[in-house]
Amino acid sequence: MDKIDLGKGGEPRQQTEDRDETMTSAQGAPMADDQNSLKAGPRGPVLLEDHMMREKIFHFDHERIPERVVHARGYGVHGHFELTEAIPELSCADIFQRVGEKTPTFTRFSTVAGNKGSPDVARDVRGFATKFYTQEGNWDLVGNNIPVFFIQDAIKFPDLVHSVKAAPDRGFPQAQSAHDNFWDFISLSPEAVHMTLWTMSDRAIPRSFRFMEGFGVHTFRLVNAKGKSHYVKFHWKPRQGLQSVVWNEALKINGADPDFHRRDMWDAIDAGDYPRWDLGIQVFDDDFADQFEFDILDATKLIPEEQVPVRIIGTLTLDANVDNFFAETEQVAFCTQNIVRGIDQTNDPLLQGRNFSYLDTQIKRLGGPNFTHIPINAPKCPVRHFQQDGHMAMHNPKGRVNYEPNSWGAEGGPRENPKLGFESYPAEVEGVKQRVRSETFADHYSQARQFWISQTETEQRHIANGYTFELSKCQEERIRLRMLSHLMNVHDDLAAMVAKGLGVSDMPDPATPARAPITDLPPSDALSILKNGPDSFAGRKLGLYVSDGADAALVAALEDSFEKEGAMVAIVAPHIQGAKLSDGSMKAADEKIDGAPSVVFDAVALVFSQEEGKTLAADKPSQDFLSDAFAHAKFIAWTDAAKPLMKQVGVADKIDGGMIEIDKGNVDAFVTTCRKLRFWERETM
Ligand code: HDD
Repeated sequence: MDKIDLGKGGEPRQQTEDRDETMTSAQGAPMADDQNSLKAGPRGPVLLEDHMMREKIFHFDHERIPERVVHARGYGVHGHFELTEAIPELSCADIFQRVGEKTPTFTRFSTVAGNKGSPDVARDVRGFATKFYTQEGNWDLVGNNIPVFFIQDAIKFPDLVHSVKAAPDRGFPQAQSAHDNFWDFISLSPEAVHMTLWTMSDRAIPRSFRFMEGFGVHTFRLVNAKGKSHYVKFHWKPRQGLQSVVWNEALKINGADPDFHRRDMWDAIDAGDYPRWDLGIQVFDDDFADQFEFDILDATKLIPEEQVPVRIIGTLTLDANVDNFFAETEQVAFCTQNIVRGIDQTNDPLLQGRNFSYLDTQIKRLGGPNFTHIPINAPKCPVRHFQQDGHMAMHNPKGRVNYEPNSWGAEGGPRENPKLGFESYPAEVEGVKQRVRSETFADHYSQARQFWISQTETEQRHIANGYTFELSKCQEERIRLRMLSHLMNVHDDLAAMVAKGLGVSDMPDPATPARAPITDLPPSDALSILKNGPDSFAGRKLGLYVSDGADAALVAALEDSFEKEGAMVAIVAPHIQGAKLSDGSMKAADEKIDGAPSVVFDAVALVFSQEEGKTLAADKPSQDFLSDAFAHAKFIAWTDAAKPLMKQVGVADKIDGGMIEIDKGNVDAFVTTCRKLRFWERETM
């Protein structure tokens, strides 16, 4: 039984049994009736005196805090980082010293443009922000799932964000970049062209947060105990491999399950299938920076892994869902300026602007300077300073000394520690104060071209289709053509494919590059999703559609083989009560067919009885289930009883290598086939 601590002036008093579960007001006063307000007579007016009602409604009225101005829709999870390779020669950051040591973390994934209630699978960049609660303070790595950014200078960030978000007059479109304002801004900002190659690629429609990479984007510094500095780029490599959905599928997922990504994360962690990412670093020095084709301070450029390999130094495991979405996911406050001894900033003008913006925005969102007192933001190491007071101050030091230097000896409070304390790397700085963009930032197309030539044909087709879709939503021809003039500088094939998609036969002149010539760089495999896909079906989901009378042994074999693979199996049936299988057993359904279109699965299997197969052929949701799975190049397992449905949707005479006729004997072969991402050949058949 809890004790009530009365603090000064009273002895702790034992709670009574009755009180344990009793609802109280915020003041702790037990509530007798939470159903009825205080009235003058049963039908009389409500009395202002009703402090219980006023308190409850007042609190409700203030429940919301401003949503994030970008990255409003996000999902946070707890985890830990385990160091697998110590790097004291590079950095004295405490987190990087002891192999095997685990540091608690909180990671929030997000979309950028949409409001808090927008659908998860919008075409958008994904945020990948991790707070490491290190023993020497919190380190926030606030990155994205794309290694480059749209703009080079933070002063352009409000314009970029205004252009992509809803137009100020009409308040739409929501959670998408397929509109005039966005492409107007982009086509007038050639530095953004490279990043649009990424956002038009399938990277911007990931299958789930679990199957995407993360990047710190900027060049940072690692500084060792002797004060020596190296440059570094941070990478998160998913152990699950890379995987995305296709665009038509994304549109449908957003209708079928707007929470697709958060549900996926919740379910995986809930089931103990913890996603993991390796933390990689690309380390380089001034010599490399000087001979690299681009400026390492330009956030619209990456450093190809072929030029500076990614060295893996640790693993992030996400292993606990939040207990309270608001307290943790909403209130977590990431700040790029939260760095620790051994890690430092560089002069990247985008990063420098971010270092102002994040602290500023948290004060607005969380209401005051004491947001570091909120448990999700509070460091897990000791915090001692003379900052005090302010709204909602939770940590209030005792004693009379709140300044330094002071001469109060031991009771004088914390002191600086030059041995342990954070030191900025003493980089030399000189220059004339001026508002300019460095000449070294001027090549806007070479890396965009490198990205294009590094993709497989399937990915190139998807990118071209992405541009075609988005630009087709632009009503202004001048904007479509201006964008096309940039794509001509990226690659002739890309420009031709998009022009064809838009129906443009009269090509515009190519945009004049800020710097010519555009360089032909070698392809880099690391830039492709399909070259880095998973090699198993683990972590993915089979939609097993069963009818009454379905072969019980086959259903069991499928469940067994996919579960052994580490995959999830969802039973879909015509009724939520489930299906009565051939052996008379009742198979409970996870989903009724109408609520589980095939877009929410990675592969599907159709196991019907002959009789039910005929009935289901005439059922619209069943037809959509199969025709979408086929259209989205998914692997489909079928039995003879599914033939009427296959005929009905016109795929019976199109059986290809992605459609496997199954029986108990070849279920494992189906699992092996599904290890590939999709049967991409079908897209061009
Ligand atoms: Fe930002 C949030 C990532 C440029 C200003 N940003 C935010 C989040 C992520 C990023 C992942 C969500 C954090 C969370 O989950 O709470 N932002 C990036 C990356 C950038 C970037 C990778 C470029 C490399 N951002 C950027 C610039 C500015 C901002 C240039 C301003 C000049 N970003 C913000 C912000 C946000 C934010 C307004 C909104 C909510 C928040 O900070 O906490 O301060």
